[in-house]
Formats: sequence, structure tokens, C-alpha cells
Amino acid sequence: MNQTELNARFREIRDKVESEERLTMDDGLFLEDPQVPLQEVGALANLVRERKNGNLGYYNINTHLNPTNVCVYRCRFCAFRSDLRDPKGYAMTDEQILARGKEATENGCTEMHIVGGLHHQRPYEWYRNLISLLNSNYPQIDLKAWTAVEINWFEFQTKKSVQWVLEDMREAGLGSMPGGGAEIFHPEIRDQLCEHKANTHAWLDIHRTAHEIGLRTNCTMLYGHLEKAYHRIDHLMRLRELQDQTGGFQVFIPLAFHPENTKLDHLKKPSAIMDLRTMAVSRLMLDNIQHIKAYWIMLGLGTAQTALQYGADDIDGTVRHELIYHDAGATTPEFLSVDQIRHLISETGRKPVERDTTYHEVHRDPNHFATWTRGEPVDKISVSA
Ligand code: V47
Ligand code: SF4
Repeated sequence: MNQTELNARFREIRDKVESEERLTMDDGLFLEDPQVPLQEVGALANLVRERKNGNLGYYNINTHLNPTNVCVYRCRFCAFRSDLRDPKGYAMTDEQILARGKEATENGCTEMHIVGGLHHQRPYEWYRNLISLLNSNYPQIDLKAWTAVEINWFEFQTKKSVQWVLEDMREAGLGSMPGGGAEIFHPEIRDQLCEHKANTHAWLDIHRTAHEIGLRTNCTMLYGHLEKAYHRIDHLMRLRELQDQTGGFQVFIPLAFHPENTKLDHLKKPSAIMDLRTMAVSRLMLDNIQHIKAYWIMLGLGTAQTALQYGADDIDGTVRHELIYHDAGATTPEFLSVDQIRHLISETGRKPVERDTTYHEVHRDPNHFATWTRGEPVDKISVSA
């Protein structure tokens, strides 16, 4: 394509975005082309970001819990997993899990992000019990737990349906579901990354079922490894199609691959340029998902801040006890204080707003930070901001 053709094609896409027309697979592939200036793609994504979320930058106060790293699967991109008999392997006790709930409550956390390995010897009841234990002792914390890969494993363990597992977990205290396990849906790549774990059909079916019973979920895409632009756009289109049907995804998180200590350690981690283009293209393709998260733990602080001008409106949380990305070489801090995360957002010109897991405003007691109440859904405040 020569420069004149390139400009004309970009104008065509800009017109579509301005008139809120849906982009096609070909549009997405065009925007992925390095010949199309990144700043221009970013400016288009920013238009959509401000249309949907005004000038706000969301964050939450959260903590992570990875109850075990022992896993029956061997995803090639994973540095976190361990074999059963490896000294690195662990499974947390009830006391350790309760201590995390106590610490989270004292720090004013509104969310515990819970994902881990699929342990060969821990029955379904072990996973259920830890949700129930946390929920009965610390009911205010939203337990955002289990990726679709874990739910698929529980189905296998219990020989029950997806719906049964989700309802049983919800009865125990599950609040919502994280978006992991999606990786790249296209079989050309998925089969090379994680051949044996929950396939694309299972992942989408589990999220569909969750939405049908009223659970809100997140969605992700792991990029910057073996995939090409075509696989990324295909992935986004599959998420968009499910969202058209259910409306249950609340946020999309592009996850930048970290190669250290993985079976793909010969690859380089994605550049900031790729991070920002992926963010912007995701914002433009996913016209029916309200929020796009720049996950600072993986992107690094500078890129996460910049991403707030490239389509993202959320920066994730203060985070404590993160293992999955630090095992794979992330050099970001272990956690951020509330002041630090608010400063990161306001430095970019956005207004920091604390949200809970399901995107309600959080109001804190000015005399006692750890005491909080849930306010209005944030989407009611964003347009006027
Ligand atoms: O499925 C694992 C990813 C996911 C690596 O919902 C890696 O807000 C990069 O569910 N390099 C699990 N990524 C984590 C997850 C998640 C993460 C952030 C936000 C949310 C949310 C959910 O972590 C896995 C995989 O895609 N992952 N190893 C790695 N070396
Ligand atoms: Fe196991 Fe999850 Fe790691 Fe895959 S990504 S090996 S399922 S812990």
C-alpha cells in the first residue's frame, strides 16, 4: 500500500470510529500494521476511551492469593507452576489463607484475586472450602476467583455441569471471575501453548454460563509470544461475539507475555510499542466492553501510565503477593501504595477513582481508611466527568 492509499484507508476507519460503526477483521489487521503510525491509532482509541469513560482512571485496592502452584498442566508460557514433588511446590493451609483474609481486611482491600494451579491431589472440596472460609470470615471482600481453566478442572473432578460448579462456588462465596486462561483462542497457537488444558470452546462456554446465571467476569488475551496479528484480532472478535450475546464481560485485560523461566524463554518480551498498539487496537475492536485495563504489574509503570492515553481507563490495583508474573521476570514493584497509584493516574491528567471489583464507586471513611462502603456503578459518573 502506498502512502496515499494508507491515508485513505485510515480516514475510512477514523470515520467509522467517529460515527460509532463497528470495525471489521480487516480494519483490525490494518491498524496492526506498523506502517500505520502508532500515535494515530492511539488517538482514535483515546476517542473511544473518553466517550465511554470520560477522563476517569480507575483503580482498586486488592490483593492476590495463589493457593497452590502445583499444576497438572504444563503451559509453555508459565513460570509459576510446579510439579508435585518439586521443592518449589506448595499448597496453602487454612491458617495461611485466613491470615491473608485478615491482612487484606486490615489494609482496606475490596478484592481478593484468586487463581492458581490444578493440584493433582487436592479435591474439589479443598478449592470450595477456601472460598467458603474466606467468605464466612471476611464477607466484605469480593472473591474474584478461578479462571475458566480451573472451573473446567472442577467440572472434571466433580463430574457435574459448568452451571452446577459455578452455582456451588457462588453459594460458597464466589463473587466474580477473573479473565485468565483465554491465552490465544486460535487453535494454530493455542495448541502450541497449552494443548491439554480447557480449549477455546470450553473457555467461552464457561463464561457464557457464568453470565447467564448473573456472574460478572473479566476477559484477557496473552500476547507477544508465538501469535501473529491475525490471531490477536481473531481472539478479540470471538470475545466481542460472546459479549454481543451476554453483555457479561466487564473489562478486557491484554496480558503482555513475560518469557523468563518459561519454556519460551528464547523469545523477547513485547516492546512498549507493541503493548500500546495492542491496547489501542483492543479498545477499538471491543466496542461492546466498557473497560480496558492496563495491568501495571506486567506493563511496567511508565507504559501503564501511557496506556491511559491509548485506550485504557483502568490500571488494576495496589496488588500484594503477586507471584505469576514476578516468577516470569516482572521487575515491577511487589505492590503500590494508594498514594502511589493515585499519583500514577493523576500525573497523566486523568482523575483517579477507586472502584470495587464490579465497578461501583468505593467510599472510604475519612477517619478510618479500612472502612468502606459501595456506591453507585461507576458508569453513571463517568460520562459527566
Ligand atoms: O491465564 C501466566 C497469564 C493468566 C504468564 O481478571 C502470563 O483482572 C504473561 O487470570 N507472562 C492468569 N502472562 C492470571 C489472570 C489475570 C491476570 C490479570 C488480571 C486478571 C483480571 C486476571 O496469567 C494466565 C496467563 O494468561 N500468564 N504466565 C507469563 N509468563
Ligand atoms: Fe497450570 Fe495455569 Fe500455569 Fe497453565 S498457566 S501451567 S494451567 S498454573
